[in-house]
Amino acid sequence: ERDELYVDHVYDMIVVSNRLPVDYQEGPGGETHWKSSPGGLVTALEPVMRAADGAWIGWTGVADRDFDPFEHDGISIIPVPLSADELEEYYEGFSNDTLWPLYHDVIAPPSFHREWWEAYVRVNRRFAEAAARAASDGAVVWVQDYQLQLVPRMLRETRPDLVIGFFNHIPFPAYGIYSQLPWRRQVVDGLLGADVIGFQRAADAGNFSRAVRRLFGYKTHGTIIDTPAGNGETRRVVARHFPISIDAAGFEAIARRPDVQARAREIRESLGNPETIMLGVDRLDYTKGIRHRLKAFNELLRDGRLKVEDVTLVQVASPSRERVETYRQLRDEIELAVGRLNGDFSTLGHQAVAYLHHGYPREEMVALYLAADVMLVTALRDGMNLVAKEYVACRFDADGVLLLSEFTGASDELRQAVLVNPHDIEGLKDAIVESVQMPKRERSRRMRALRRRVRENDVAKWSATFLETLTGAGIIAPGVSDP
Ligand code: GDG
Repeated sequence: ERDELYVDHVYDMIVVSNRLPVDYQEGPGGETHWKSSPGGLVTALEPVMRAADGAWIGWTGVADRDFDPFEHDGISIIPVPLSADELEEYYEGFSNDTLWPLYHDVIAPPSFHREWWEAYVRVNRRFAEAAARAASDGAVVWVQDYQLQLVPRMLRETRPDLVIGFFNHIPFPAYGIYSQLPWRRQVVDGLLGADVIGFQRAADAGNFSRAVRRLFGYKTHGTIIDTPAGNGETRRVVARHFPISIDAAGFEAIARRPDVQARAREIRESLGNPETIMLGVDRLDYTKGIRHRLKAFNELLRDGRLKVEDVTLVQVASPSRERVETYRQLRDEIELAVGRLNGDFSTLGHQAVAYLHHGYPREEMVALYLAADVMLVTALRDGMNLVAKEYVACRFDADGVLLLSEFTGASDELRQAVLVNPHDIEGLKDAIVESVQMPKRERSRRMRALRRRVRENDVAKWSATFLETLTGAGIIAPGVSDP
């Protein structure tokens, strides 16, 4: 009867994420509609959601607006409102200017503000309440990412019947860094409300377990954490890695389309058919190592190890978090570096860097992947990096070289890539030259191995593995008390 007061329907499976998988669109005549924003998460969860009578809870992308729940493409959507102030403090502030830099090894300095934290708590509570209202008895609730780390605990307190999962899409840092967070106990305790806490890499899960031991002294063994459940009982929490992936078959299908292949040829031509096209695709973010990439390329051109007639770098830097100051500064720095590089090395016929500060449709991204001989992924820290997997999935011709930073989650799996430490500029330069000059046989040997890996571990497998672990979890064992 609790539920009927608030919503007309309850769900057996709920996904909670900061952002809904739909965008609100307003036409020139004021007409409005919802459009899917086809991310990997939607592709992964769509079949699961349909099969399980699922609902998706999240923010619509429009501040200061209240929307009623609705159906979109067979999925129930439950919008959570955010005010413009909350957007600034909870999202741009605490999520993107405190947690994001902290969890990415303080590549940029994190800002700690008590008002941001208060907004984070408030908004997390709103998401948790929405989930508590919409969940059926014993429902599975799967909470996504660092914006919502307090939701598992808040949910468990009001709805102990639920099976609660959490997946962290970004790294979890070593304790020496994590411990800077003034609210380090609250955040870890928030996560421990879940039955299963998923991370990208084994190292992230290890860092989390260590934080649990240091902050709470709970016993951990392997991927199991014993937490006190009250009255002398122990509740087992699983913390382990579930490396996320992509819809590999979907990407390959786009890559096999004749129009997309024609577009790839057109891209090469428009760049003057250079011998080698190198490609970078990143949100314009300081974690992605774009500056390091440009520096290495600059020096290679300067020292004559690469020639602008032979090699062009295409850098897609999709606009990101443009209201956060660090991101504005980064954009200026990158664009200054690109401008200098082109000024110094471009000729009238050959551009050193084709820099694109745009977002593109997926087909265009795939055409770029097909056009690129060398894919540069030089992130300084990255939870997984899906771009690396997308490049591999698209190369059904078993050609192309993936140069991949060791600081990405993807590097745990994609061992046949040319692995680099992007901080080591000399090493990066050598790896770029090695990639450019790699013989065809070697390229296809590596690419075949990479493709096997990405095909076998696609995103459907990721969600299935997580959900299997989750539904098998939630074990209460007697005997271990609160230390
Ligand atoms: C976070 C973690 C983790 C980019 N520009 C365009 C475009 N993209 C697409 C890519 C890719 C996605 O955005 C970016 O995913 P990444 O994994 O590379 O990086 P983050 O955005 O930082 O994602 C990351 C991920 O979450 C999943 O858990 O792997 O480590 O940081 O799919 O293709 N797509 C289109 N146009 C663009 O201009 N269509």
